[in-house]
Amino acid sequence: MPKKVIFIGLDNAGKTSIITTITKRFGFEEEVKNLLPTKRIDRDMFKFLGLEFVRMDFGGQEQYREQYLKNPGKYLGGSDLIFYVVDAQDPDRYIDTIDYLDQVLLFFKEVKEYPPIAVLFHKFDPSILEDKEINQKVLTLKQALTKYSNDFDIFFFETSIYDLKSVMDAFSSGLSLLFNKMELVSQLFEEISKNYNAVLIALFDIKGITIGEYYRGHLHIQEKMKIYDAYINIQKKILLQDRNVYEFSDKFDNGHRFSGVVEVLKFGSMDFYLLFIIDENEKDLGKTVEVLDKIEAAKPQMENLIYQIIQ
Ligand SMILES: Nc1nc2c(ncn2[C@@H]2O[C@H](COP(=O)(O)OP(=O)(O)O)[C@@H](O)[C@H]2O)c(=O)[nH]1
Ligand SMILES: [Mg+2]
Repeated sequence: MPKKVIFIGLDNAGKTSIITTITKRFGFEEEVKNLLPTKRIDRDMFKFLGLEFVRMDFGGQEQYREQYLKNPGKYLGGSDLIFYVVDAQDPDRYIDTIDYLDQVLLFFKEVKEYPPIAVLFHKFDPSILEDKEINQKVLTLKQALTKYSNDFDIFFFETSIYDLKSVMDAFSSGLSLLFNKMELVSQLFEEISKNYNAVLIALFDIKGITIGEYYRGHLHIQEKMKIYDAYINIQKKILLQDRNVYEFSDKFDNGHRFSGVVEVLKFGSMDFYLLFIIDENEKDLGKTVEVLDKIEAAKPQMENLIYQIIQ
């Protein structure tokens, strides 16, 4: 039986956009602009770490919501993971969205199923990150939703299709809840980072889902987005050119340079991508190269861990 992952919430919240962003990653912008409201439920399958998943996009218009809630066992039953999507930019509908979530969770309580719930405060675009009013309203909404944490494991994320990383992070964190030992990867990265003063170390699967990640605490969101954009482009090149390793160098908007390497780790038919970023030593580039070469040393440990979490 594949694991059942559902995306649910009011119409226009951005569910289909999020799924399109996750599945495409390259060039999804045009498609997202032209989305039509989802009719009933769209499904697709995907594999992650050797497990099969079915992803369901629940059309959110009123007539569909009524239909699901009339027969919740059929539609919602057996869910392993729930992404509840809220349009953060539409406070007028916060009450409606709480109502709907209420009814959905009431069903799960009645049948004593307790899947983890990831609430995505979506359309939290980079341009409104600093908007006091929206932040205050979202905070109030979060406080209202914490009441569910008595019964459910509930997690909050802020996402936007204009920050691909935010969407991938929310999705990856949700999935990670269904695997044991996955947090060990991030712990290992934190250890390794001490030896190399790394800016960021991350491990992705071929679809860009994060398996583990460490980044320096004060790394700014703009810097994270910059690194992720660079990574996406490199992964594309690696796929096109069938390479195993790719070294690169780039600079943040503040002028600081960074160097990185992407390495492909192969497990049977599964490919993983290891991304490693350090500050560039502009006076002594030899040092930078030395560090990047040395991370090879951590590869066996990493491979060993991946073996443990693949199902
Ligand atoms: N500003 C902004 N608009 C978004 C974002 N995600 C989706 N949208 C827009 O919101 C509208 C509804 O999106 P859609 O995915 O169809 O919502 P759904 O009904 O929940 O599936 C579309 O016009 C999207 O272009 C986002 O992160 N920021
Ligand atoms: Mg839709």
